[in-house]
Amino acid sequence: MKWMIAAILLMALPPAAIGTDELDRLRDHYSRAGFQWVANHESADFSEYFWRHPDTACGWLMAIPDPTGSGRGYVSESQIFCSAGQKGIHRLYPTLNLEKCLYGSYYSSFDVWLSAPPAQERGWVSLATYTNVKNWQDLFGVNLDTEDGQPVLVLFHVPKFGQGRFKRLARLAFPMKQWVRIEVVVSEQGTINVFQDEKLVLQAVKDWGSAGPSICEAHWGLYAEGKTDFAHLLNDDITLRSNGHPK
Ligand SMILES: [Ca+2]
Repeated sequence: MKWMIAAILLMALPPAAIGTDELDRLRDHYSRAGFQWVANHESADFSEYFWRHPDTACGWLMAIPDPTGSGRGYVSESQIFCSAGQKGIHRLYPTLNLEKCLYGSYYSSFDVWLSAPPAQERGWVSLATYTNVKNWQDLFGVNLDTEDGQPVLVLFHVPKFGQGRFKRLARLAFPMKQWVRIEVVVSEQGTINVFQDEKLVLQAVKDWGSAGPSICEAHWGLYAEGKTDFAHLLNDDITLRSNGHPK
């Protein structure tokens, strides 16, 4: 009954109304979702994931005891230590590939700790990717960019691939060398909402196609332009929760 009331309340919300004050209700709603996936890395071997990119000549991906002293047990570590060249791309992330895409709204959260040089010394950096078709092309990314000299989160590939049209709802610098919680909520209407440490910072509408919003695959870690020659990223407590239906 409670679930039904929550669902009715959620459906009654227009997309723009999903603000910080709704976050607790959204968390509660999705805590009972039919599909639940969590990676806290305590397996220390990435067994929570479907696949992970092997180490490269210029980076590694491994599960290590939390080096920040934050009591997180094991965390996922991605590290870049040299340039992969102007045409290269760093792909230091594990992936989650669902057997079947889930159609409907979903919620994802992840904690991230990042040390990266200023934007003028590096290329683009992406912290998370979510696909809505199993092709790694129909997707959107939660990326790091710079506005007024400060690192900030942005959304990319919205509404379409290669585009970056989103609404900024709060100007909040992305702090380096600090754990940050990012929450991504895709509503039934197809609006993407991104929260940084409980504050709604970004909103965008995605062109989902006639099938509507869905989640098929995702990755979290260091996905960065080849010219970037240093970045150190930690991830922990990554979740994906959906009430969607497979098709
Ligand atoms: Ca952990």
